[in-house]
Amino acid sequence: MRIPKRLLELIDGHRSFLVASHLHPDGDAVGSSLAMALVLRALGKRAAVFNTDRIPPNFAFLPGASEILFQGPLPFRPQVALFLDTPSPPRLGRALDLIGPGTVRAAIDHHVSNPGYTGLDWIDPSAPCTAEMVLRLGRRLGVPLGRDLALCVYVALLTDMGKFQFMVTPGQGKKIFELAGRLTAKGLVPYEIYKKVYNVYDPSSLKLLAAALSNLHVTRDGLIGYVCLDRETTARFHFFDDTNDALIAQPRDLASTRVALLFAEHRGGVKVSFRSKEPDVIDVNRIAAHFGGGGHAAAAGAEVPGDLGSVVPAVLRRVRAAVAAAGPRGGKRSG
Ligand SMILES: [Mn+2]
Repeated sequence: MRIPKRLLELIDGHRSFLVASHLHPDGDAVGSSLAMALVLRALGKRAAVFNTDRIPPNFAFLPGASEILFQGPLPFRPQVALFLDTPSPPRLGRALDLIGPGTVRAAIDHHVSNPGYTGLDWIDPSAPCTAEMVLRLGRRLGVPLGRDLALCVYVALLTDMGKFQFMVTPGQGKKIFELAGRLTAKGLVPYEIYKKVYNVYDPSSLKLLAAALSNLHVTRDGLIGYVCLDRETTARFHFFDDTNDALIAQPRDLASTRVALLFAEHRGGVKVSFRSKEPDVIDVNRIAAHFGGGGHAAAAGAEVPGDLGSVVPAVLRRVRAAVAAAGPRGGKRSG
């Protein structure tokens, strides 16, 4: 989807902006927010970046990260609030409490599950990450691509594309590697960034991984692999949402599986993460949506009330049905 003219006019016509993203921010939430702030400031505008939750320490090296606000009041009253990478208002957390009814709202997002909730929603599910949309917006507004902007977008792209694994068509591979090439040409060293983003284990997170491996289950047909972490384990080893990727990679990397799941008793219920290895025929966004969550066809999540005993069988039933409906593996697309 092209950039809405109204969004360009909105940015042109205002001077002060709040940039906010989703709870438990990931690389794209942080990267797109900081990229947006860079674009706005390059245009001579005021921008404050807010998140309800602290950003994970592995994203603290991003330019501007130390200025992200976690509580109000804001240093100025924003005329416009831009919501990035956030598919629904509850995921914004306390950001909505910081703005008045007079603040104009707009959303920029690539989640296919985003129904549009601001009245000015630019949603492009073909975008690899929200930060890539911000980059396009910046270019359209005449902001040159500098090293800081490139770094924010690169980290968002790297993390949302699962270390450049999640390009599912030849066209997408070409597009994304070309983008990564344009970004790294600004003086980025991919290995240095990889180390900062991914060399983050401490002994407790490796013990969590060990707990995940010893609680790995595979359905009898081998097609669904899942990890179950009970409340005691998530508390003892400091489970937090960003550890999902490493944990769900274990069942996902089994040769036999078509869908991988992670169930973690956490906060009031069970955090469920979904990964589809064939997103064109098994769309886990639709399954997550049934449980009040969402995301993308290849990767989605939901917070489901209940405990492992009730949530695991309910989710497995839905996933089994989706796998059965997909037909035999490789039926539609190969390679
Ligand atoms: Mn994203």
